[in-house]
Amino acid sequence: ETWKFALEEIDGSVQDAYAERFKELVEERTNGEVTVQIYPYGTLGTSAQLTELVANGTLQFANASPGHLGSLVPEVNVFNLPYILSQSDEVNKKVLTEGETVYNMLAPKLKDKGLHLITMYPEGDMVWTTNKEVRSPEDFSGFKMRTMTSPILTESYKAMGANPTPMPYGEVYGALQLKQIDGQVNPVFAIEEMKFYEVSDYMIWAGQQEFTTTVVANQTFWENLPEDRRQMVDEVASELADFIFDVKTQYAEERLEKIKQAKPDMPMIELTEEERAKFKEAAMGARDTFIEVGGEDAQKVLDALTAEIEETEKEMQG
Ligand code: 6CS
Repeated sequence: ETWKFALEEIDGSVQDAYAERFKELVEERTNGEVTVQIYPYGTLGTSAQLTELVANGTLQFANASPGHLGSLVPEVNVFNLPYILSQSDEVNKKVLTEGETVYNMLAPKLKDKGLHLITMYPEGDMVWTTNKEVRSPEDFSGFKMRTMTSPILTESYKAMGANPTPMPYGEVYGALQLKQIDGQVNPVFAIEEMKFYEVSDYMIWAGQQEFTTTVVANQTFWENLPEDRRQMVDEVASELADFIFDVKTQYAEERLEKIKQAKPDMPMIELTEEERAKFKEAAMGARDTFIEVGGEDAQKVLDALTAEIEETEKEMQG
């Protein structure tokens, strides 16, 4: 039996590290009865297409990041709201990998679309790469910012003053090179491995969002799996929570060093608390849009996530 697992990222990425380890553990624990075949980004299509392939059962597993999945599952857009997550990595890890909002409120929404939610994990703090110094929402005026394709993400960048330009991951390098866009936003490891830094002039830390992803399985495949196999997959997923957290932390550091070596003169700007506050305030409008578009359930998810983050922060800090 072969389980096909598609990634939204290339070899050497955070998603790849996860899938490789998942493959090892699953094959070991099924005594080789199951083979996991990994399809890195570029082999099967865009993120939206991969999600479609899992939903229709062509694939058994795939990563489906809220940045794209929000087009299909409106409530998932909660993770596309800027400054929604905690500034504490540990808090985010807990909320994403075992939180009630994700597993009790969002998972059923994915199920409605034929997707079983296996897990969620963080991939790293997102950084802007731009062709100009952006320190305020005013600096974003007329600025074409590439975003992932979820509608609330484009709303968020509009709210922060930019002209959002959604497009698939595979088109970003070319669009930067041809100056069809002025910037893009992604975690550092991705900026390095996709070579976005080569065609950008600045890297800007706005503290605005952690990149998050989900691992999903085809719902019918999941329901038809024997109980012990389902349990095995769940165990593997909970074991991988710490593993992938360490990977993303390590990749963020290592890849930043690589970028610095390759392009030592590139300005790396960390926005001050005051500068960040302006973006945060501007971005709040996107929360209203999220609720307008997503309705009552979106409101519930937003309230639950916000409350859960606050509680987890209190718990962990004292
Ligand atoms: O920007 C994107 O579209 C993509 N970025 C990452 C880091 N992973 C997958 C996603 O599709």
